[in-house]
Amino acid sequence: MIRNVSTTPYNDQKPGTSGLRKKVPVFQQPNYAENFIQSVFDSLEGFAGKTLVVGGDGRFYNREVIQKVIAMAVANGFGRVVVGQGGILSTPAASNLIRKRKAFGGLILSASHNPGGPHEDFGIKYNAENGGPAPEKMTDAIYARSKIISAYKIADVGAVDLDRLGTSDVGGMKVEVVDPVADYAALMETLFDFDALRTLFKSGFRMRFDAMHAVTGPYAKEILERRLGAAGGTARNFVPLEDFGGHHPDPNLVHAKELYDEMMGPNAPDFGAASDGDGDRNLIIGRGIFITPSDSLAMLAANAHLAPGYKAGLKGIARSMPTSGAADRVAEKLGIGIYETPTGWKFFGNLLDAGMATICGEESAGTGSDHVREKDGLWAVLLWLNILAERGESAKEIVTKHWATYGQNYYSRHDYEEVETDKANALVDALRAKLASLPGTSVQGMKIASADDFAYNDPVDGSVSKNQGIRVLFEGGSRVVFRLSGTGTSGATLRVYIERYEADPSRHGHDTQAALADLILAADDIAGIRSHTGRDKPTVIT
Ligand code: G16
Repeated sequence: MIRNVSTTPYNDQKPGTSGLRKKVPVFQQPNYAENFIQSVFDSLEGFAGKTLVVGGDGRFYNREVIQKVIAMAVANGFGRVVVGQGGILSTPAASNLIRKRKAFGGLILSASHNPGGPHEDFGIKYNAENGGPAPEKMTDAIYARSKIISAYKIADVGAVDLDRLGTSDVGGMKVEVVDPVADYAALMETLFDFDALRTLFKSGFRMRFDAMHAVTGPYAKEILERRLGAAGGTARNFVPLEDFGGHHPDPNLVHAKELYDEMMGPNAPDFGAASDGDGDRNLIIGRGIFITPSDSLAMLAANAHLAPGYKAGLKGIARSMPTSGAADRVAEKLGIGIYETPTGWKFFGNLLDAGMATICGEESAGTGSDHVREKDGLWAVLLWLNILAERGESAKEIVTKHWATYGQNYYSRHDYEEVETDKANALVDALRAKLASLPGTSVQGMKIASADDFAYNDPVDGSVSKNQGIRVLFEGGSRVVFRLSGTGTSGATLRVYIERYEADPSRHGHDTQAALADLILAADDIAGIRSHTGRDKPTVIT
């Protein structure tokens, strides 16, 4: 039986950088998830009889919301729902399934790297038929709908068994429970030289992969250990847990500190990596060297032709504006396009669809290519492995040579988390107000060349996205960038991105914070971080 349930709107369902993310108790309010799901369906046209892909990172509340999605998909007229076994699908695997099955779209349930559990975070995002996150005009429409919604449709179909593989009929709609790993692993085999990787591991190459008790555990076990023959124990924390073992599944130097310490230790493995809650981020650490996401993007782009899937070369590279300019130099040398987009993977979709970019990356530990329309943690790890296997050098040697060729972009992000929203907004407002007066003035002995609020003109569809981060550029190319995060769930997070380019090899490989010390002071002088927030240091430095 299909019911039309009356509801009243919630006013806080505006999708952020990547979908709607809130605390679990917020999602557990009456009709909260239903309102949002119906708002998504109401913003779409032409899905009758079509396929919807559904899955999540396994966090607390995942299974409940999947049951709601299935019951609402029946009532709204979808023909088929493809769902990962146990409700599990990594974000890149979901993107792949949408594309492979020619689905109408997909709902991915995740709050990414944010913690999980009854009092932690949950999230829902919609991905379109290209497998990529809904573009801004779609998320705007979903939000507009959520503010006036008055009813949702749901079918009384009872709980579907998410653990048994196979297809069943649910209220006249097909529900297909699939192995979450199989299609994704098959895709990886088409991109990378699995024989070369097996030889690498056979030769004694040692690796550590930290799945952080999140979604990539089963993927890493299957691909690294079973298919590539890496030693048992290569994948750590590989059982997905609803609360990620009480940790933040955020692959950075704070939350993956154990891995970092091991990689810097005396008996470090050759290569270390980690991924996040939903498997789209990556952390790359060579023996004795952390590789920043911005550098990793540049190095992967410079060497991608060594992997079979990219041997024809790259069409272009895209990076988010706050990501360092390291990739720009690679694009210049390769003679290909470089695109600077706002933060958010959704902005890469058009460039990838149009064949203008092959590889994309963000400072927030996201790298990916045109194989799917999401960033892809394990993909980045496998591309690194393929490059290491082909070059026969250590990660550290590859990094050092890269810097010698292209120069080093010293780069760091300082996050001030859970700042009171009013204070964070006041800081940004004050900064915007003085942008025009900054050029020509000096801070910490450095002259400001230009200052603006980044706006993006999409070269494919002509759409314009304004207010995407405040950039202050110094003479000589150093810069500081300020923006508020769009993924947090409590208060505001101020992100300060600091970058200095250094061409001289004798100055490479030094301590990053020391190399950026004057710019860090300048950032505070310019934005008044201490005075506005009352904080004297960042919460997280990456
Ligand atoms: C999401 C987006 C990324 C973005 C990141 C950080 O990642 O998909 O494109 O770079 O958030 O965004 P913000 O700086 O606004 O917090 P994820 O891994 O959280 O889905």
